[in-house]
Amino acid sequence: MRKALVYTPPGYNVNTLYPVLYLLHGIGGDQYEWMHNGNAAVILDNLYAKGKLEPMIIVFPNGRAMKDDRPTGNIFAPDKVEAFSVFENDLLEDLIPYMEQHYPIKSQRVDRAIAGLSMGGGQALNFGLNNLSTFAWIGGFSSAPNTKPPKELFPNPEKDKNLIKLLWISCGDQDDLISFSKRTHDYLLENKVDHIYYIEPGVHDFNVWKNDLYHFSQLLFK
Ligand code: FER
Repeated sequence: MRKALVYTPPGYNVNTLYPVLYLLHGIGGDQYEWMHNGNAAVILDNLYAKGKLEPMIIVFPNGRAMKDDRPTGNIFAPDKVEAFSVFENDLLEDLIPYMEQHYPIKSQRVDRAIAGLSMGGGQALNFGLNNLSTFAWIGGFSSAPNTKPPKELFPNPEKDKNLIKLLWISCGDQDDLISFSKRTHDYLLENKVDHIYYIEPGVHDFNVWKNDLYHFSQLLFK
């Protein structure tokens, strides 16, 4: 049994089918991190109030797929870091099917997005680009060292690039992890893969990630 939070948009109606964003947390977080530290519901509510977002369901999973999935003790311990990679299978085989059985969710690839911050950004890029039959909208915010090296991340750019609706790579300009975003961007540019590379003022913190959610969410499903 694992936990996830679900945000439903204003006017939510179970007789409508919605696209869905899976939004992932960082190495010290869990399913609550975006809500508690990122004020995600406030950002989203305000964007909806201004008519700037497509109606969508947002799922905040716990992306540390191990029995004790809490961010306690040494959060950098190898088994805990490995659990962020194990989550790919949980997401595809368990959480996505669960969500589609229990919520009014569209199930085409073009109606599914994945994004995350730091470890969650690495997950979003790794899982999204590895599963383009499942995801068409992908965002990595300040992606961590778990991001696969570019050639592994997206080995067949010529063949696969047209499947991508949005590929967003962002990072704070003072973030020590910026090289993981930069090398991904360089590779995508070299291989003529359309993407957004958004460098903003800031370090490795929620000032940056709140801004990313604000901008990225407005691009989805349009
Ligand atoms: C590392 C530095 C940072 C690392 C992970 C992170 C697994 C993740 C940071 C975060 O999620 O905020 O060396 O290795």
